Amino acid sequence: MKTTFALFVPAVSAAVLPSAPAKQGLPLSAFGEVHSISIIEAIQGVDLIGTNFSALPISTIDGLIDPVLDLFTPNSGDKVDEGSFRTSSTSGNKVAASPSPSPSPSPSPSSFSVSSTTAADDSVSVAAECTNPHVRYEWDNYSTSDKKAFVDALQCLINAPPSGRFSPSRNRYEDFVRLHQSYAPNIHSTSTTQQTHKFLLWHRYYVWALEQVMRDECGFNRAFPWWDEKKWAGRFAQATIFTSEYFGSLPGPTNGAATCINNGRFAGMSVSLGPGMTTNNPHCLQRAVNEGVTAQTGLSAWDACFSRSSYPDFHSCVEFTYHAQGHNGMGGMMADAIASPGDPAFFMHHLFVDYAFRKWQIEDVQRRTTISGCADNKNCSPLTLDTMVYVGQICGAKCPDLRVRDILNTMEGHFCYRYNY
Ligand SMILES: [Cu+2]
Repeated sequence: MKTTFALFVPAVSAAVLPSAPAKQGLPLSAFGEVHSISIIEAIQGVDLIGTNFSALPISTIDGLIDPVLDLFTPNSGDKVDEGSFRTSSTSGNKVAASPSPSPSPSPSPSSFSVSSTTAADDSVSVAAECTNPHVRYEWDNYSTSDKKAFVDALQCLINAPPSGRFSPSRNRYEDFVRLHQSYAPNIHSTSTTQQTHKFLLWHRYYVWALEQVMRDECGFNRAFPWWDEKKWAGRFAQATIFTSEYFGSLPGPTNGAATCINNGRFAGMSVSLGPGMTTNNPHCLQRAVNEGVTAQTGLSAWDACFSRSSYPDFHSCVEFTYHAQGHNGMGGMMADAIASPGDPAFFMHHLFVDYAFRKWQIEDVQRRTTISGCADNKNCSPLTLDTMVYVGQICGAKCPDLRVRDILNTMEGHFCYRYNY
């Protein structure tokens, strides 16, 4: 089994780097690799949980967590008055009060459930509060006007000043990079034997939070797209997102280094965060495709994960197979488990991951109403419907600390969107 994990990427000393983005990319080794398993291992079930987590040593990543996480612990930052949490919405998104967190129930059951009235078909909403959901269309079915509005709004965030709550982020887009960088150790599994099953839930909320900020601060007035990554397996560089109109090209490495992106809407973009936990380190947006790795994001991995019926089993399969291989296959900044949102393509990749999660959930109502697995990758405290998930209030009052029950169903709880398949 492959055991590399990018939490240990060597920090690049900011002191020796120029203040302007270099024209050359960083060595591929600077980015590490997102932990992955092969499709054969996934089919064999090697990533199924079942380990006695409490017997495992505390992860050595602890030293990395403490200095950066203080800001973003639950209920941190500006106090959100959840009792009066109402935001006007003109976009069909439901924005509703989130009940104050109450003490978690006894964690004795291995699975926790809520009742749900949502029909099994994603085209049908019976939740009274979500009557006009945003519908996420696949990129190739998203209109040219929508595509342009989408990359325009991303560009707008890159040009906007930071909020100041995610220092040392240099612009509003980097607020999201910094948030992910800070939370990375808590929202991805450390290894196949030390797992957190918050990954799918947290990233669902994170992507949704970006949508709210694009809407509220950059005038974006469409639904998000999603990207059918599996249809480009083995040929990501030919994908219709990687063009000069949109995300720019997806080149291979240059002399062992990632290649700066000098075309597309993000041409010449400079990112100051990463690799890993590094900050104040301006470097060019850079990629290094490896189609041998992107080839592993295809239907065999999709099917292997889809055949898993329990949430932790499905979650582990997705995290370690096509999620990881999509990151590593695009290479460069995307191969970095911690600061990869620095490449806007990150969000297309995670829209695919969320699509997969939602599609799997449609198969069985229980998948939208119950949860199990590990809430952290140290001691495997139980993940319950009342486990808190937080995104540093990055979209203000729309982004309070939420319970898992508010995130589990995209058509109930805090969200109101679905996918067009
Ligand atoms: Cu992530």
